[in-house]
Amino acid sequence: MKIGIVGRPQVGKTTVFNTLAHSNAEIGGYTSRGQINLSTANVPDDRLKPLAEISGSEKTTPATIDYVDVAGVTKSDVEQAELDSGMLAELRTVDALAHVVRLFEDASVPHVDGSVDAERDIESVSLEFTLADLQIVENRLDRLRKQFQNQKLPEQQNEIRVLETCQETLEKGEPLRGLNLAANEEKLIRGYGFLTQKPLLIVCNISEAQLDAADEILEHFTKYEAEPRTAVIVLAAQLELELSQLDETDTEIFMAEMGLQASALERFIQTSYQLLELLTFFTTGPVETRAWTLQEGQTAVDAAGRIHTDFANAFIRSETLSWDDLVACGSYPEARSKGLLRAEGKTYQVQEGDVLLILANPTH
Ligand SMILES: Nc1nc2c(ncn2[C@@H]2O[C@H](COP(=O)(O)OP(=O)(O)OP(=O)(O)O)[C@@H](O)[C@H]2O)c(=O)[nH]1
Ligand SMILES: [Mg+2]
Repeated sequence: MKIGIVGRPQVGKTTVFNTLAHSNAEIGGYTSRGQINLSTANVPDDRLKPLAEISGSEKTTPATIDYVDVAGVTKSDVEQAELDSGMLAELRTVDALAHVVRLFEDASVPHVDGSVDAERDIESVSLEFTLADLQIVENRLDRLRKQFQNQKLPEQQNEIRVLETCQETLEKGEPLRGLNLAANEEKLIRGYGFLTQKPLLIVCNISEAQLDAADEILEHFTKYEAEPRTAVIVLAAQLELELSQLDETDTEIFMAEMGLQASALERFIQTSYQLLELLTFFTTGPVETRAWTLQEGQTAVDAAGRIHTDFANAFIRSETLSWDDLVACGSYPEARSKGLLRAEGKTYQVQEGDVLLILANPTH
């Protein structure tokens, strides 16, 4: 999974990026245009260790998330498309956008628009992305119409039709994520990586002083969750960054003092998983215990394919049980004797927390 961190200039994007990715990218001075910070971070999961103990695994491997941090989105981005095409192109490859909006007041950090107004920022970035998508739609439509004006190839006609729907939607100022496209229609435009089609996580960046009001702020901004595939979280990025640099015991003491429950990192990941409809499954054995990510609704064969492409083709069955059952039993033989280990076939839909042992045909 890859998440792009976007927002207006100087709102705390790189601060959020450093917190999430335990990274050290430069904060403060404007992230220069064209600069792209990339990092991969582990997804913390308390379920890995008990599994590794049961299997006596030599190592544990968590799932990972890739983060991308780019320069602030400004009003010039579409007009100066060439300058920012690298940034936009990078963003087109992500699975979801985390839009950082500034709520913290700090006179030493001027806002490019002269005042702190998170809703205005949400609207202006959304407008920029709408225009960027519209530009691609129009260019592509022009080209398709010229190329196929005398031919009636069904594939191209379909693409023209879907792009016209996109154009109408964008011209109304609406994002594409609200469009209810059929799977085959969605496939036709997937390659464009439209920004307004991507799931959106709005990250409200508050100051330490605003922590007491965090619930009210969240409640206020949850109105954006009425939009399809949009979620909102509130976090104090600068404080979280300081927290992420402490060791574990200090973090716990500090969080208790601040009345923080889960770290921003955990909430961010949880919300992203929900937004992207992702689940975690595990594999475990003497060599390695590992967490993997899968889309809700995907099957045991898809899970096999995540582990190894050949595995999907050679799939026979999956010996399956839930993490809860395995850990409660303490061993595979115990779980088997209790009848908790199930043989599942190709079409089995993997569930959150499943532990899978994939049996594959060695001669395949
Ligand atoms: N007071 C306060 N300052 C913050 C907070 N988050 C970020 N800042 C400050 O705001 C400034 C900009 O932070 P960055 O993380 O570099 O912001 P950015 O959005 O990446 O900026 P650009 O990449 O230049 O668009 C820095 O001086 C940060 O220390 C916060 O929660 N509270
Ligand atoms: Mg930055």
